Amino acid sequence: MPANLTPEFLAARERFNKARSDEERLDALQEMLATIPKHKGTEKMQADIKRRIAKLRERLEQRRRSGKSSGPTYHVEREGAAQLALVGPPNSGKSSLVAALTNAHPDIAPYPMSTFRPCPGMMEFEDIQIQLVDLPPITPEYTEGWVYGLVRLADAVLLCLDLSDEKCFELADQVIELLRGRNIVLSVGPSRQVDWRTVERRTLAVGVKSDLAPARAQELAAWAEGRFPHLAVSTTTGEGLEGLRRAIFRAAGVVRVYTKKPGQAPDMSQPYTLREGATVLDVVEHIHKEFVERLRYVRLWGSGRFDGQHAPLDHVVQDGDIVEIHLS
Ligand SMILES: Nc1nc2c(ncn2[C@@H]2O[C@H](COP(=O)(O)OP(=O)(O)OP(=O)(O)O)[C@@H](O)[C@H]2O)c(=O)[nH]1
Ligand SMILES: [Mg+2]
Repeated sequence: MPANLTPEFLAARERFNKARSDEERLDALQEMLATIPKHKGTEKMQADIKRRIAKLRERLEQRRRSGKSSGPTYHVEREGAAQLALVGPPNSGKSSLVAALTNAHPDIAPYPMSTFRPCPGMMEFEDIQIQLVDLPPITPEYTEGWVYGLVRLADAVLLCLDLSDEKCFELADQVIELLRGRNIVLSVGPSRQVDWRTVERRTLAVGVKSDLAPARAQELAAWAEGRFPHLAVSTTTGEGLEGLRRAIFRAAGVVRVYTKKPGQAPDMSQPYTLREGATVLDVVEHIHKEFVERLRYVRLWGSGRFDGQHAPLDHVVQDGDIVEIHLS
């Protein structure tokens, strides 16, 4: 048994063991696959999880064809520095946001319930890409289980409100409650596994259609204050969209670290991206597993006092830091 299984993986496995339906089992297995450390020591386990996922998918598909199941399940391959899920009531502008910020072309319609499967797109932010996943709306009447499964797997959440709807805050509260009912707690962050069942997901509240109701942006501020960072935007006029990209980057909870070779200028062409809270040692391990054993010291530029000096290995790196790794 590989020793370095993460708490997220162990929680997902616990969820798998306690699952009561194939849908829940599939959901937990997908989370296990997403959170299992990827190295030689876990290859067998990874293969086993993949096999089980394939089997379950097949079984669910068979059941669907014979008319016994509630419908299909979906999985979105994670790409880029982080994955954010868009949640919200019907017609709130989720698909419009994904269309405005990414290369994807989700269906957009002036009527509710127009999205019925996930649509991922990549958003560029400076020198990295962040994946946004458009989802069907979350409503008390009809939301399939796989939607919650994908929210659970995402790194963070964009909660969309239709500012032109006077009921938008009530509806958003309803979405928050429905997610909570599935043990997904929208929080100010950072995203984390609370116990085997419950996850917290850092959330950014986005008021869409600010062009139709500029005054309601104030109400959004009052509603979101102390709960989530928030922003009002319009996909029609483009107002607020640049600020939104940055806010999404912050919500994603990643830091960019650059490398330099001794005596040379830093390589700013391609950052390494890590979860916020990552340490100097995490960076070294992320760049190359084998570097850890050969590590002599790391010089760090950027966060605070360590400009060019040896940095303690447990020092938490900040976005934009530059490391120079010295090996034996
Ligand atoms: N005026 C205005 N209309 C917008 C804006 N953003 C979206 N819309 C319109 O709002 C309607 C719903 O947009 P969608 O992006 O399809 O909403 P959705 O949340 O994906 O809807 P579902 O998938 O059905 O839950 C469409 O008619 C859009 O053109 C905006 O910023 N301003
Ligand atoms: Mg949609």
